[in-house]
Amino acid sequence: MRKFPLNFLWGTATAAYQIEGAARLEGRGPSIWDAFSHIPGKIHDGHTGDVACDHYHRYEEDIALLKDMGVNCYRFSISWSRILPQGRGQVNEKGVAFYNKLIDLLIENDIEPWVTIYHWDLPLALQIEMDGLMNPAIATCFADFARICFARFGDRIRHWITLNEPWCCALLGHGSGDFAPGRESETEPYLVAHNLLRAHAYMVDVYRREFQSTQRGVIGITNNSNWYRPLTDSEEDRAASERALDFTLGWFVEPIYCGCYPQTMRDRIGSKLPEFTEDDRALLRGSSDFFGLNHYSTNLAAEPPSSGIMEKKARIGGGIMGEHGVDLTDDPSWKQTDMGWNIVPWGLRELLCWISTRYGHPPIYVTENGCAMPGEGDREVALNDTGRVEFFKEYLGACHEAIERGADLRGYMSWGMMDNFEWEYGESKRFGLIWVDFENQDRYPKASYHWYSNVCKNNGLED
Ligand code: PNW
Repeated sequence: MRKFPLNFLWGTATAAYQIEGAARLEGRGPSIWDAFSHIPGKIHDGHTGDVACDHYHRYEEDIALLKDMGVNCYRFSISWSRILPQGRGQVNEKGVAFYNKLIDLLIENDIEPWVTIYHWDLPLALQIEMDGLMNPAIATCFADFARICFARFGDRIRHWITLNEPWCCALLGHGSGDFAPGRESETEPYLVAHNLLRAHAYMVDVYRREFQSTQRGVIGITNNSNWYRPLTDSEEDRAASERALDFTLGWFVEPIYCGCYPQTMRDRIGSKLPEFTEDDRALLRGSSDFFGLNHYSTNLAAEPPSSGIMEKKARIGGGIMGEHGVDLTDDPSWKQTDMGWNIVPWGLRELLCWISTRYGHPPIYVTENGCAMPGEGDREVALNDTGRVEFFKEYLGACHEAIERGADLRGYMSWGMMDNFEWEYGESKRFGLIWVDFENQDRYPKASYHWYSNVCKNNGLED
């Protein structure tokens, strides 16, 4: 048995728009994802999150499933437009009541709630009235929303995550246009990223000044990153792999740990990259009590051919704008998930060790890791998901090795708890430990649910 440290947190994660449904019920206002998912052609087969897993009505059943799974924490996000239907102003008490019930029931079941304040579902009113994440004033809207969350829920919350994967909002929301609000631009991603970093810093500032001393929780941010392995041992390829990390992870992490964007980004992007004011810099530095990491895959990174022409398709890599100047490829021997993402367990080990060394051994939580597997539209196939069991076994083995090598990894949350609305893929990509019948929202635990349950209960991996 490979045991994990005492008090290791074992959990699973979800996001409001992906599971809640009840999109127009009990006072919830629309978000940019409601608007986007209803535009024909944006989402696979025209799916939307209108109903999703209907978690809003089935949260009791879902918490019972979490309890049986044996997790000691559960990460979910709060739908901003359920709390503030117009994004600001009047609070919707029914929305507050829903999260109160959810949080209380989790705690009654000895499951620690981990709350993500923003998992991409910006209130539509803020998009229309002020151009959403493009407006620098949005940072104050985030802070005001966060203050309401702390005031209403913070007496029971010990772990807050300000933002989930700002990289996705910037590049997929405003670069490629694959995500809401569907903007395609070569300049907007840098402005959006900048505003989100400021929003993060403002939220943390509110928590620390107004709540932390009485509520005694911690607050941080979750970023996503692949690992990038140099294609060859050459100095150029090694520099390219570092650059890929800078453009994915460093973009959002260096400002928090060092107060400014990575040098490689400043060199290559020049004046398109905004600069922080001294005040913002001061708020950003040290603004994450822990390092939240979502990790899904690994690529090979190389210095591009001298022509400088690169494919922009590798969007999960160091950006889609090509400015990183990295050629990203896959090793043909790597197996892939149903998303076409490479399964490379040691990549997580390398990434955890790299983060640990580079940022001074922060406490790290893997707040998402998981896979969609092919054929799972068929329930029989999905319930016997040996591929996913293998995936988790190997990625958790990699976590264990990273801990042995000195990384201060304190928790692991699988993505996701159950099949859900998988953004532009709708219901067609299934990441869950639990299979969901989207006709009637019935739940069926997969083999991986039972396997993961053993890991949680043993606090370790059986050999
Ligand atoms: C994460 N990429 O999204 C999100 O936090 C989840 O909401 C999502 O369901 C999960 O991963 C699985 O996709 C990502 O293209 C979406 O690089 C896209 C990318 C990365 C993460």
